[in-house]
Amino acid sequence: MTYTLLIADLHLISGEVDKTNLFVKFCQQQASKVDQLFILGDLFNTWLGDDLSINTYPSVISALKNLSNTTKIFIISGNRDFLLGDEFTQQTGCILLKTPYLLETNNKDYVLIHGDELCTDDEQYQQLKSVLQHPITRFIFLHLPQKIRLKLSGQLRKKSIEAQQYKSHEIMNINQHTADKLMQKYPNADLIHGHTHQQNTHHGEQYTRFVLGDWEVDQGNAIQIDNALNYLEIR
Ligand SMILES: [Mn+2]
Repeated sequence: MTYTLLIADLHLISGEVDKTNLFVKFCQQQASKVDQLFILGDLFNTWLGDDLSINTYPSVISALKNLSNTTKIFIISGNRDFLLGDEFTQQTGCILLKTPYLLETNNKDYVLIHGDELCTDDEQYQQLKSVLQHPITRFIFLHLPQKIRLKLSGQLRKKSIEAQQYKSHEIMNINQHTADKLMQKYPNADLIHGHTHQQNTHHGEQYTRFVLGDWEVDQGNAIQIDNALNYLEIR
């Protein structure tokens, strides 16, 4: 049997020691005992390019690298860390996935996404996303001097402001019709996503939608899949 863990929305901030330590401990303990770990986006609260951000998360990078010796690590990038790139995957041994990704297990198949693509009620957000995540924007941004990138992202401001910001911005819900339309393409699968920070299980007629929660400094959550699917509390 294959043992799988899934997590999302850690929103790790460089210098925020407690949550980083919680994640490092999770890598050393629970995650090292399973076959594969899927991180469904926003592991990092900001990622400004591998050249700039790898150095700001040294303990996370080495925890992932060590974990990759025992466990396959698959990452779907989120709206916060969509700039994760080749240098990151080389240094950590993680594998970046394109979404939607179909995870096939013994009993059930699961569609894996970050989740923001389902928040179509927020038209402004979707417009901004299509600009920010466009390959041309990406190229230009990654070629800006590091200082300018830091300035643009607001990272030069206080970390506490950064930590508060994401909460108000990301608490939005998914559009049911958009989710149903996606899942019509996968008639026998269930859906697992994060992004909304609203951990829950929604049983629909056609499929079940499992939502991962975000992580607090002293508590995280995960989904474990073996013979069954269960939520785990991480402390
Ligand atoms: Mn997100």
